[in-house]
Amino acid sequence: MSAASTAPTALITGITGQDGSYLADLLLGKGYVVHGVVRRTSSLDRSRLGHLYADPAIYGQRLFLHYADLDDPTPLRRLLAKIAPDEIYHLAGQSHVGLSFEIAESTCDLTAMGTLRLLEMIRDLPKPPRLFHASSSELFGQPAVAPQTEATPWVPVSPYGAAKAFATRMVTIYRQTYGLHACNGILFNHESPRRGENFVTRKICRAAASIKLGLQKKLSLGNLDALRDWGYAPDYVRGMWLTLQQAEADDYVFATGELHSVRDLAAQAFAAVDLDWEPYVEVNPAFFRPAEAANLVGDPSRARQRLGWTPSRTFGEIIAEMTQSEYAALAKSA
Ligand code: NAP
Ligand code: F7E
Repeated sequence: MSAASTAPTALITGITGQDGSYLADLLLGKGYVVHGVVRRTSSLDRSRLGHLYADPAIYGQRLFLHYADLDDPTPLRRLLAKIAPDEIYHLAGQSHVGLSFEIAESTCDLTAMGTLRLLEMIRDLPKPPRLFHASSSELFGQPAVAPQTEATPWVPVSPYGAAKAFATRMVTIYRQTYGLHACNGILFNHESPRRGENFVTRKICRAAASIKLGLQKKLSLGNLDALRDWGYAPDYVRGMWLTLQQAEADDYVFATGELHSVRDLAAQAFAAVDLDWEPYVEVNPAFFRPAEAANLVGDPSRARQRLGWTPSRTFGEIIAEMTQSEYAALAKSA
């Protein structure tokens, strides 16, 4: 029997995203065979997976991509029957909170109903795989207590948060009712050089580097007083894997426990390229949200105690790495 046929098999939905790409790196490094779900797009540019495509020992050998969409159950059902994964990491979704106010129906269809459809498919399998669901601190919305734990009541304030609340509850219901090994990771914000360009960390780090290089003059932002608990994405995908290695399925908060403002973030990013942020930043009401989550800071004690999970990077280190990465990329292409 070949090594590949005895290796554990994982399926990742959302493999082309920030977290999916880091998770693929992690699982391949642990010897898994990794299958990823991709949707049909007009461009084949899947840049976060470029290093894996380029490796002939990986792509087509231990990494396989399959077309499917979360609103089209038949291809997914067939895929699950064919590859019989040991573990599923369900990360696909419309992940932008601000945009969820503009495209509320599709956000909810994909995030809420897409998760339920997947649970229904898993429930019917002869040997149901373990399932990790990427839930979010947006569940908590405007919580009365801080920091938040797995037991804190949910008060979502965005369509995205409400859709994640539905999906998270369904995962728990299917665990309790059908005995599935299905877990929620309640993920607070996590960032990296692979973060999408319209999230505030990447937007600010990219602008700081661009302004330093003389390629951009100003940066327009929304609420500078907004506070978030920002961690490092590779730590959070390690948490996903650890979650599924436990004998008992359960839910875990992954967070740093530290709050920083968008203002702090701008100061750190501009300082990384020896600039003062204030002359370059302007506030644009277009980037304010109809409703803003507040007071979101997580208590990861359960993950620390049971999984041995701790964050590896400070906020300052993450922002410095992201800004330097943008500077190097922009300087190369300038
Ligand atoms: P991301 O970079 O936006 O990636 C989202 C992934 O979902 C991409 O691979 C995307 O494919 C895929 N996708 C979107 N719509 C799809 C569809 N209709 N069918 C199939 N795939 C689809 O998000 P991320 O930061 O990696 O986050 C991963 C998950 O964790 C998301 O569910 C997000 O909501 C959740 N989460 C993230 C954070 C965070 O701070 N990053 C915090 C809490 C929870 P394309 O590449 O084709 O767009
Ligand atoms: O906003 C404020 C904005 O879009 C962070 C997703 O991964 O984490 C992420 O959602 C804060 C908010 O992330 C701009 O109002 C100010 O208070 O980077 P963001 P998010 O909304 O926290 C959660 C946990 C997820 O689950 C999501 O998938 O920054 N802000 N000015 C701005 N935000 C953006 N995007 N752009 C601005 O110009």
